[in-house]
Amino acid sequence: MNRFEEAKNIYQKYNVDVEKALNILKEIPISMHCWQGDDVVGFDGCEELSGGIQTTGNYPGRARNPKELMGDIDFAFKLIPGKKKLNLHACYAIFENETADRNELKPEHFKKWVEYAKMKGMGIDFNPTFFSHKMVKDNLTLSSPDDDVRNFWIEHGKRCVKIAEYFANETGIPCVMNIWIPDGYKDIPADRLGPRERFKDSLDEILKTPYDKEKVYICLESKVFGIGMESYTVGSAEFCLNYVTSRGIVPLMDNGHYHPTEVVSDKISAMLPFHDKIALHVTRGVRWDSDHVVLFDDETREIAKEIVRNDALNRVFIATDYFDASINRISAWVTGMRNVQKALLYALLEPHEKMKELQDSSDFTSLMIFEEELKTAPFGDVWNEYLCRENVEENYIEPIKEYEIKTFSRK
Ligand code: RNT
Ligand code: ZN
Repeated sequence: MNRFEEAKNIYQKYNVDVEKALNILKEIPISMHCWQGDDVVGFDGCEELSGGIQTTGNYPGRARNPKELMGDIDFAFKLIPGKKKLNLHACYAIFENETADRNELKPEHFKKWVEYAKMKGMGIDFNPTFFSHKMVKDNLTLSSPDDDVRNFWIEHGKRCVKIAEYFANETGIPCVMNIWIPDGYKDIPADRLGPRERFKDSLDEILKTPYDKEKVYICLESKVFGIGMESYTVGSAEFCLNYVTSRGIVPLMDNGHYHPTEVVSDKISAMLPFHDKIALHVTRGVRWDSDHVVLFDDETREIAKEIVRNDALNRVFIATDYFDASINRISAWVTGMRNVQKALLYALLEPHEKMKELQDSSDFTSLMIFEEELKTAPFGDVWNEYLCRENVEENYIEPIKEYEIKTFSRK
């Protein structure tokens, strides 16, 4: 008997159907963020990343143009199993003859991405880019007291809704459009309410854009602080939660965006009773919202468990969001994307009904023993079988090292 067959038998003892788990796993779409490939620079001429987010490291090989980025994504996808979507930012518009500012963007500026996605039979998710631009004034966009600034960004948001709808129409797959603004203050503000009232009004203006709610899911992502905006964030957790609930749009939780001992794994079940859909940015914060590559760690597994055991795979939009420039960028994509799937597989291989029963009968002794035993079940053999069925190599160090020889000359 080979290792996989043996593993199946062992899981069977726990009443876990391994084949069923593998069949579910390969259909769960994970939306891969395009911005890991080029350190969140984009193609619309930004000189430096702003908005209180930072990429650190100077590993060679950053993608500098659409051709390189698409090529790198192609290569990453060959090493990533499962079903993917591509998560784009508005600053990745591709201009052919004339350029357009953020408040002038049109679907045609994303035609090349649509062609790319269609070739791969995948959907596209989208993000307006409210950072790295000269119209970000004093760290403010949609909450700015300056009418010109606010109106510029409202127009950007409206344009993005139409582009999101274009993606959905072209690919035939719904588009998740996520709004995140960096707005905040470095030091203690004199007025906390004003910016939030203005943000609320700006969002309402953006939502006046007509769009098909079956095709476009608009999300709002909250945050606790950003670099240079340590004292106050306009789009805080409470603001965003109240906003999405009152307007019927989708909450997006990024697990780097909370106080260090707060965990998104515990928040999922607090959101599900009140929202048909929720969205996640899966990342790894080290001491702050540092956007390290996602690992197969406790919290990633716990997030996956909360999605699986609450039967919410069709209600949670899963996307990645990390940017590490200190290691090979493609390997960062692959490692993080694989780990999200590993965590989901791990969750799919737990006998949740049985464990709930133990909890409800207050048999916490057995529950602990059971959970600990499962940790050393032959998970790796099932994972390797998944890679094999998906035609993806287990080892990706060598292919990455080979590919990077070509990218090292990029300056
Ligand atoms: C920033 C947010 C946001 C960005 C992307 C690039 O803290 O997490 O989602 O990472 O929009
Ligand atoms: Zn995020």
